[in-house]
Amino acid sequence: MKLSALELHRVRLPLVAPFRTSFGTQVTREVVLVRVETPDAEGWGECVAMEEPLYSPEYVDSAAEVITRFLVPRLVALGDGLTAGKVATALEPVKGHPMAKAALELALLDAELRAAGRSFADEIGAVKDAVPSGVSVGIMDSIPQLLDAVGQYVDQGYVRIKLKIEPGWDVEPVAAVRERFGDIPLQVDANTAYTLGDARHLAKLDPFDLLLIEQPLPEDDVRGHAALATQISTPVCLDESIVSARAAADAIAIGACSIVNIKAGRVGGYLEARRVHDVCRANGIAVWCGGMLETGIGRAANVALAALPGFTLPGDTSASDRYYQQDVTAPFVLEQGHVRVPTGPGLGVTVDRAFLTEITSSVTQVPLSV
Ligand code: OSB
Ligand code: MG
Repeated sequence: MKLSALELHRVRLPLVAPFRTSFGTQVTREVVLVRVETPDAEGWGECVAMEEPLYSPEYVDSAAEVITRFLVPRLVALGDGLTAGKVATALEPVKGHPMAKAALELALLDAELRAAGRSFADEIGAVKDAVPSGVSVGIMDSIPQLLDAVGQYVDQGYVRIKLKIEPGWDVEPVAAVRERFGDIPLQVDANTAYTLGDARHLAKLDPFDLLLIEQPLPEDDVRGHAALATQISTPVCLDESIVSARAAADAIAIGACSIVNIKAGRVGGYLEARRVHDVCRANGIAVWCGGMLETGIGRAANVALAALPGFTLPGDTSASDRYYQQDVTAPFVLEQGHVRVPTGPGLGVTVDRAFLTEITSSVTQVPLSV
């Protein structure tokens, strides 16, 4: 495929409500969108890096920089032989920056599939028309405020609630949600906020019959998660630690997790994400689709990924209005607790250019000369 243009759109979307995690509070979503143009089609990709390097080392500005200086030249060097399938290998010499790489791969997949009239969902191997949706609920100032928020999501039909936790906000909110909402599917996410020394404290979550505890320990403490898994009855799920299909295989082999959260950005792209899925499935490990507060572009891809057969738990694939009053595509809506998988060519969504312009702070043309 020949690249005629590659643009970075820097966008700022206000969240409908602040989203607080153990690593900080998001009030707006700053995001880099990639737009590619080929003679046959355009394609969009979303970089899920956050504004600050608090979830992982990447951040919005670092992604824009690495895409421009180090990644795009390597794609341009492939000439007309460039295909989406070659992106990961071509970018492998550049260490790290999986979210920046994933955004490029996604834009090229979208363009390639649009040109071929095929859907991303079919390409990735989706086997469902709609996927069950969970919702990730941030840390709140008080328990009543949390119960209020959870109540609204339950009323809207979300089939699973995930509570963000941190030391000082864990057993009490979980107990309160269990008491108020009974046996709804419930899980927690610590975003690395604990250490193995907290094992006895985390065991206090055991009586609440949670689906899982996500990434309680630091991302490089895989062995710690294996040790923790023997000390608590809540199943351990990894997010930050799973940076590739190989990392998933290793974590599974040492008993560090019995469930895996898959995020394409964290593993360098949707094609690697599918390999993580395949490794987990072969090992009998359940997976679910994580989220990074995506716009409709990244959400379209996530929802398709979540339709693969190994995704047996509801994902953080919430409806657009859980995040944004208006999205850059037509909104994803909740229908009986599910979100529909797009079926049109490519990602199957259309970018609302007028709205995009309203929320765009800059558009940069990345040079395509070798
Ligand atoms: O750890 O899953 C996480 C959001 C930003 C960064 C990390 C995480 C999250 C979420 C929200 O939990 C998931 C979503 O609904 O997009
Ligand atoms: Mg997480």
